Order: sequence, then structure tokens, then C-alpha cells
Amino acid sequence: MWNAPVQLGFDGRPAALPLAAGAVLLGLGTLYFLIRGLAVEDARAKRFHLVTTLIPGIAFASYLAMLLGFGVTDVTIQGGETVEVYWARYADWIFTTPLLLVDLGLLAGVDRETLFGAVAADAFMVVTGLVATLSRVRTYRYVWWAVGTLAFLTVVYFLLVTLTDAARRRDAARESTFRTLRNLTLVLWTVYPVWWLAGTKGAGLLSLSVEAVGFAVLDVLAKVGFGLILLRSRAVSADASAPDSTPRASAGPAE
Ligand code: RET
Repeated sequence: MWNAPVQLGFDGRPAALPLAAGAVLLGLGTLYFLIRGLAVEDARAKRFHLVTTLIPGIAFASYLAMLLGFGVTDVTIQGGETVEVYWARYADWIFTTPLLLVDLGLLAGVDRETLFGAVAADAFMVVTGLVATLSRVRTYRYVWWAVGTLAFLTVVYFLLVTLTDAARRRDAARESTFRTLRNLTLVLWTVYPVWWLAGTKGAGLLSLSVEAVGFAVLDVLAKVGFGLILLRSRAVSADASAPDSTPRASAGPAE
């Protein structure tokens, strides 16, 4: 990687604009959540603010790395085609997607073991996605993509069934915020594997810059959009100290 003609700086990088826009929006989101979080006193609300601030914060660093040419490498695929790989995306996702699931898990009030199951499937999805991206044999890329997609379906099951069942036992504000964020997550996360498949790492239907615009929009919505809805919800803020952990119906342990 060191002796390759590595592009220093971002002049001429095809995806510079979406990467720069992504970095700015994620950076602003981080600052906004951070400032909000400083004023929060309730311990549970503070925990949500901490997790939710880390998410765009980590992604900001990843976008900056890609923009400045650090988180990028070239992979030559069998047949001679060379694709520019933004591996920093995966470094971002391996931390931020579990943190998003932690937020959803805390909201639904699931136990640690359940949350661990969802996070493990999610991490497996990101790692196999990275293997798909770095593989040199085209068929193997699709095989790894399919393995990652199976792991993704496991995450979907956790969200739709396990976490949703747990959220039903919480108060109305919490359940409704959970459902909104769960649906947002399901819709946005589903686009990622499709975008990957259509993009330069899959069928090559999208140019590198169009691909980067799509990922930037998805990342900002899935992190900053998600955080805005969560931290402004009543489930976290106004009545966070109210007995919202009191189950509505007969329920298992809160967390
Ligand atoms: C890959 C390719 C392999 C198969 C699948 C993928 C899914 C990625 C997802 C990423 C979500 C990222 C988010 C980031 C920040 O908020 C790795 C593209 C299923 C779902 C939400």
C-alpha cells in the first residue's frame, strides 16, 4: 500500500464531495448531540446521549479518513479490473451498527444476552461484507455478500421479533419511539446490501461517486436522523426519570 501511487490529499478523488459533505453533517450531528448531552442529568438519558453521540462521532472520523485518502486502498479483481475500496466504512460500521443496536435494545429493554446475540450477528455481517469487498475472485465476492446478508436477516429477526416483543411491555412513549426507530433502521439498513450489490464492488451499475453519495445519505440518516428522533423523544428526555421502566403489562426484567 505504501509504494503504490497513493493519492495524498483529496484533489481529484472522485468521491471527495460526498465524503466532505458526509464528514460535515456527521461532525455537526456529533457536536449537537454532545452539547445536548452535557445538559442532561438523568442517568438513563445520559446513557442514551453517550451512545448516540459516539455513533456520528466515529463515522465522522471514518469520513475524514476516506476524504484525506487514509481509509482507501485499491483491490485488483481477477481479470485485471481495479476497484477503489473505502475500507474505513467497515471500520466505522463495526462500531456504529452495534451501537445503534444498543440504543434500540436499551429502548426495548431487552436483556444483555439477547442484545449480545443481535450484536454478534451484526458484527458477522460487517466482517463478511469486508471480506466480500476485499475478495479478488468475483464469484467469491458474491458468496461472501450472501453470507453477510444471511447475518443481516438474523439482525432483522431480532429487531422484528425479539426486540419488538420486549418493547410491547414498555410504556406507550417508549414503545412508539422504538417502533419508529426500528422501522427507520429496517428500511435504511436494507438499502446498504442492495447499494453494495449495484455499486462498484458488485455489478458495477453505479459510479464510485454516485455510490459514495448514496452511502453518505444513508449514513447521515441512519446515524444523525436516528439520533435526532431518539434524543428528542419523550422516551428519553422529558420523563426519563418518570417510572417509565414500570411495565405496562406483566413483564420480565427491564434490562
Ligand atoms: C454489506 C455487504 C454484505 C451484506 C450486507 C451488508 C450490509 C450492511 C449494512 C450496513 C449498515 C450500516 C449502517 C451504518 C451507519 O449508520 C456489508 C454492505 C447485508 C446493513 C447503518
